[in-house]
Amino acid sequence: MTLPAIDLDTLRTRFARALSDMYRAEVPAYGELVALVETVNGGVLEHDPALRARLSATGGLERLSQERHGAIRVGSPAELHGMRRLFAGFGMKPVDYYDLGVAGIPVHSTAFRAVSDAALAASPFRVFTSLLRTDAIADTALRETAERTVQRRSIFQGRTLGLAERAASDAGLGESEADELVDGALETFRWHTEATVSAGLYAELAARHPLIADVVSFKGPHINHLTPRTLDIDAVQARMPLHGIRPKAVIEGPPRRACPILLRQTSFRAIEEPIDFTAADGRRETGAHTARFGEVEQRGAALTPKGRALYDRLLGEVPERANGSTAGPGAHAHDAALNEVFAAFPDDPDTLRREKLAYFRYRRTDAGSGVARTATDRTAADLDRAVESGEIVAEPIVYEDFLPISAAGIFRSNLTGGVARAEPAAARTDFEAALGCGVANGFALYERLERESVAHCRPGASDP
Ligand code: OOG
Ligand code: NI
Repeated sequence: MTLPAIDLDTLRTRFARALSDMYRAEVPAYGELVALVETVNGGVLEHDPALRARLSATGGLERLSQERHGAIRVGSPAELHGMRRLFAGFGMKPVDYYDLGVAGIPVHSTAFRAVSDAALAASPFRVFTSLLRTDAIADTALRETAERTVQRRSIFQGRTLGLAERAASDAGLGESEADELVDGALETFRWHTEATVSAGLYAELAARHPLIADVVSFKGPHINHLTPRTLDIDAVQARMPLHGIRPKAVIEGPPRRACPILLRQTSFRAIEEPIDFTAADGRRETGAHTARFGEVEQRGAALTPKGRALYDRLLGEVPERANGSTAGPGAHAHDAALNEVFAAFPDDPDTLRREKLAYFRYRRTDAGSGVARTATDRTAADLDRAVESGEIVAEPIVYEDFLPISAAGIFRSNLTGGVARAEPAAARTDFEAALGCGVANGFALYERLERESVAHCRPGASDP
């Protein structure tokens, strides 16, 4: 069998670029944010030639400039199932389950992304995908109306899912079909000014929870943000106001570190956009909706279960510490408490590695000389010795996923007014049944990347 002209990595790269172009046209502030991030990243690389050299040695510079994550919200199990089929056509699999119900947000989520080393290097594009929990609507009549409204729409174009399925099974598509698949996917995520509901129903749904109105009232699951990756989120946050962008008060996630861990994120508020509603008698009504916002993120090391448990425990201590803080109100107290609490988290690569708090990628520095060959039996002690002597370098593996508490903070910062909490019980089994498959375990994926990199350090192993 001949290989398809356009493989899955190329399809995903093209899809991410096309989505970025579309979003830039739809939300001009996104273009400004990307420009700001590029300036900041350029400055960081200029001041840190070692970082530049490390990134360029591993193809990371190219990856960085393209790197984005998007977010969408779907309204029914059938729509979620369709998303799994669509993303499979771009080589993206669901990884991890996020229950945002615990944070009072009526959705549960996964992230579709590439999983292998090679595929991540080619394009790490990810899409945070949330399924609305209609069980959070206590009023039965309203719930049924919402469910019926979603059932009536079809969010995928004619051949799109069929093409995606073929791409997944053949590991790619021919040139013209690849274009057709990307175009079809863009249609699904495009913004629609016309609502599928009346202004009255929209208001009723929004009164229950603004997210419900956002998911139910439109023709499709518009992409609600597309996030570039920065090397210095504090610099971006500080400069946003100079570009007329107002960020949320605090950066979500861990504090600034010498050796960045996990994920730090900040966002700016959703823009208000005009909407055309259609009344039951066909009359047009106009209104407004806030859905699309901007977000920027800095990614650091993926943590092991042990590291993650420490992260979660420390983060949990922050609110209490912030309440008792003398650093003043709000954001200052949060930042001060965050820094204090996280002093207990080791902040140098060597300790993170030796204490098995983070995952690392191992690489021979001098493949041919024979010295690196001492790491033959790959015991931890051998690896430590080889790392100490410089025969093998260990670099933190980038965290590719999301953080539920951060995600809840991002969701919340874009909801106006006092929003009622909705706390449906976690329902991972229902979520996976809708997907039609289990979600992959993020820890297991990082572990595999680490293990494979160790195997590549064996004598005789070819370079990856
Ligand atoms: C998703 C919010 C979560 C992130 O980066 O954690 C998110 C949404 O608002 O749909 O994107
Ligand atoms: Ni996001």
